[in-house]
Amino acid sequence: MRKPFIAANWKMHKTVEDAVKFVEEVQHRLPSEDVLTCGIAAHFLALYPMVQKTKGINLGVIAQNSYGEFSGPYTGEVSPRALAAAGVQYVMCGHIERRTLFHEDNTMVAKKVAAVLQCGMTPIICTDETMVQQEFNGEVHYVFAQLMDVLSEVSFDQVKNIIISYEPSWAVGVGQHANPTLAEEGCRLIRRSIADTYSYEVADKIRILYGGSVNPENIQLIMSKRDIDGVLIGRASLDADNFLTMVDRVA
Ligand code: 3PY
Repeated sequence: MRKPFIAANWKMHKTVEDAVKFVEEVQHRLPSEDVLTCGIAAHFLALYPMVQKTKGINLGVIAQNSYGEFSGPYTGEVSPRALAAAGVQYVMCGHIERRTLFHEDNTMVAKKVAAVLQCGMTPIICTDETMVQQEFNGEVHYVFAQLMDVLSEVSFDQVKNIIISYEPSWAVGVGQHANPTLAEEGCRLIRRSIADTYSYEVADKIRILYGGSVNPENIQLIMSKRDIDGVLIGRASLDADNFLTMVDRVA
């Protein structure tokens, strides 16, 4: 059985103080790690204080990005080695907002994924597609091609240590979630791609998340789908009570 993974993606919201206050509000109200995994993706400044605050509680700290090299003359970038040393456990790689607003392509995302794995953290590899790409049934599906490019440097041994998210672009940041059947189809295609490329055993264990306007009203329906093992929650995760309601609805 794959354990559900419920993660907040705070994007560029909250000050460090707000982030710490959020952890204080939720820390005694989270379910046990045996039931599900909870995580928060915060901006870089908030990560270290959050690592300090979340010791011993079921709230993994997730970076929203990192660079594909360990150190060097890359002004303004953040090294995955520094993140791992600070106690960060997960790194999102290739979120659709990084791709569309900051021009990240598959080659850059592949380097990030490889570097994150080498530093002993878990990459949350974000895949996405537009409605047109989803409807176009070409010989090679867009999400399959994107995922294979991004996994190009991931070995058979490493692939069991990844999490993948599927975030259809028409549902991200707009307040309107994707049709759960279509969301499930995207996640199923990803699982099949992993099975075909690596193995059925690995595909069966990997957690695949849906992201795109998840909220307390739709989370149960989305999580009722067999191939959806968790969610990345945008705006609705900013409020502590809302976040806890969503966690409780899955636990
Ligand atoms: C959203 O729901 O807007 C997201 O980007 C989740 O990652």
